[in-house]
Amino acid sequence: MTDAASSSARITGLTTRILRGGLPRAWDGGVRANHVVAVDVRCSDGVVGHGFSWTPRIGPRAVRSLLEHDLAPWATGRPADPETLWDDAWAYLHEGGGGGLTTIALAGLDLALWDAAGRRARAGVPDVVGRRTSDVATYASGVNLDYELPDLLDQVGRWVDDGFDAVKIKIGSPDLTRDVTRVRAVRDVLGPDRALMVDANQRWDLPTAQHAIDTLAAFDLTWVEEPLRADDTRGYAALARTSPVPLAWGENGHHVHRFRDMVDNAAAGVRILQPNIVRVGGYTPFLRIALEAIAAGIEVAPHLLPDLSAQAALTLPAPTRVESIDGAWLGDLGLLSAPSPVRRRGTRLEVARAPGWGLTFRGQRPADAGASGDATAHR
Ligand code: SMN
Ligand code: MG
Repeated sequence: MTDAASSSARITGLTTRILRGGLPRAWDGGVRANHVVAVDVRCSDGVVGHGFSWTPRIGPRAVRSLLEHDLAPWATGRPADPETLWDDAWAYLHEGGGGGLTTIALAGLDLALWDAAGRRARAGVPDVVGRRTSDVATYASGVNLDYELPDLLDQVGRWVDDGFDAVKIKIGSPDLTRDVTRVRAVRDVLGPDRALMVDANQRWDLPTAQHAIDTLAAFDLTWVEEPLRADDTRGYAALARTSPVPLAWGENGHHVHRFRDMVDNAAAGVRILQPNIVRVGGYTPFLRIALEAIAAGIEVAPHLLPDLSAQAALTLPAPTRVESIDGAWLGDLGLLSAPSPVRRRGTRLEVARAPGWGLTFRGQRPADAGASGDATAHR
């Protein structure tokens, strides 16, 4: 990096709390809430940085425990520079696993340190790193596999009325004819000029995926996401060789080595990489992963977390598409006590200038906001 996040400040302490954000409508499989672990990191120069770990359902208490019992004692006294800290922190946590809950926990600290760097500079993180663009493209998305068809079409119709020109729906029904019916009906609502992406959320095996994608390709799909279990690199390579639709992968990738594996397969067809900033361990590794992918000619489309992903996308040297997920923006989940700096305008997301990430989590102590500045932007 840059000198952007570096200063002589050291970490003096870290506190966490679990916040539960109720979903306005349950996700497939009965998921009624998302959890974040809000992280406040205190620095020797008095700056307090605010970050968060996110895990919809599995492991918020485990993540909190990793942060409080493992990362906090290790990090205290070390430089408050996320880029200096990250590799050593990852190495330290590694016996708990190279990715997954360990990287999700590490993201809370990394994001809090970036937030502190921004607040120290009285600037937003995208401004500290360097904005390469002023806004980013977005697409509408929903967790809607279990919606009845009229509900799904209502949702897609609302997205069209809202001005979206690209949407993503869930597929992977037990019976392919149900998927075909739904994709055909959604394509009819969209017309020929709007983009349609589909997401199978790892539901298929290789022969099922090959058959389904060959069939659904008739509906002019922009990408098919996670057709196979995310770990199955060999399966993706095989599928990519024949798939008539570009493959998207990455929301369940946890570290740069997995992304490199998939980039190596990209020549054969995995064309869109979707790192989730929290799952990969924070903005520091996200940026490295994204820059490598872009250098290899692959599109990066950050997964979910639009309040954060839009800000990260501004710092990338290639166009990206950020997912605007129905009901799961941090504000929709009731997790923020001030407006997010990220707001949608038509087919674009704009990021207002606010210190750090500009995110004020529910229950954040006013004293913390004092040393660090208040978000002034709106959504
Ligand atoms: C997704 C995953 C997890 C939560 C919500 C949505 C989905 C997506 O795979 O890509 O939107
Ligand atoms: Mg997905």
